[in-house]
Amino acid sequence: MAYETVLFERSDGVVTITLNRPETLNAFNDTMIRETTDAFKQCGKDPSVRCVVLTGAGRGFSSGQDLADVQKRGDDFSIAEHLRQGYHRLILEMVRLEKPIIAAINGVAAGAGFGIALATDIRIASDKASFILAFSRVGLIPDSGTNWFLPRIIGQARAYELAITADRLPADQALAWGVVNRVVPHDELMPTVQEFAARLAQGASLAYGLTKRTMYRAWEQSLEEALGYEAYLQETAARSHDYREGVQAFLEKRAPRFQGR
Ligand code: LHQ
Repeated sequence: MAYETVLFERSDGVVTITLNRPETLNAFNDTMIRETTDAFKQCGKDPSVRCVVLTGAGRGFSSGQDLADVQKRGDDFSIAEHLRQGYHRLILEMVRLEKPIIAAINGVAAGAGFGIALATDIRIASDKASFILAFSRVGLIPDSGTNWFLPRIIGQARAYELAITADRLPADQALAWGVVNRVVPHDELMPTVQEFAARLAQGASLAYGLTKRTMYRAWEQSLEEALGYEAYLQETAARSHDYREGVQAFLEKRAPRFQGR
């Protein structure tokens, strides 16, 4: 896939999308928002893709909105429209992608870059990574889904404090608060993530996708509704090749050969 601002690499069922504007710590301009959205869309369309890795080139994950770019827009620039046409589409594309997305957080994730990190499913961070709800530094409120994701993960008091102070949340604290799944030494980040992604790409991908759907849906359901929805999706999972193969492999005491269907 030829993009200007993101790298798109594919290997054995794993696509790695690299935000690639390192001179700005991977700030999002319109092209990068559009291309990242398209890259996730392509991952959704291609059944051979079974896991997606999102990372940043250079020393940052993403510094959020490219502020130099918005500065040029003039007075009739509508941030609301920019969010609706750009970040919202990207975030919904990620959340609706029924495949695991692993963020390899290689450095700072600030502003909308923090929001995009939170829209991934599993976050593995370098010990050099950090997170900043930078919005209030420029007189804005948190956006890009951070108001939705972050209080659910760390609680409202911590999220609100991070929002109004814009203090840096270092990797070890992010781990303690559940913002990331693991922290690894910087040099081990990509090997760790690629090994994990390769493992997931061999897994029961249909079930992984349905699990993502039902967990997101459960946030807005009563227990009764969630139980009903689980049963409905379990019916789909139980009609899959992977379910038959999984049970057969268990009974034959061998490793399953899942196909993701
Ligand atoms: C950047 C950026 C950047 C451009 C570093 N833009 N160049 C949505 C819709 C519409 C409007 C507004 O916002 C939003 C949502 C948002 O995302 S609002 C929040 C936007 N992001 C920020 O406020 C973060 C701005 N960046 C920073 O505070 C720092 O760069 C952090 C703390 C991320 C990293 O600090 P350092 O490690 O000290 O790096 P640095 O500041 O020296 O940055 C390196 C270069 O990257 C530098 O360029 P230069 O030419 O001097 O080397 C920066 O200007 C550039 N850069 N962030 N968002």
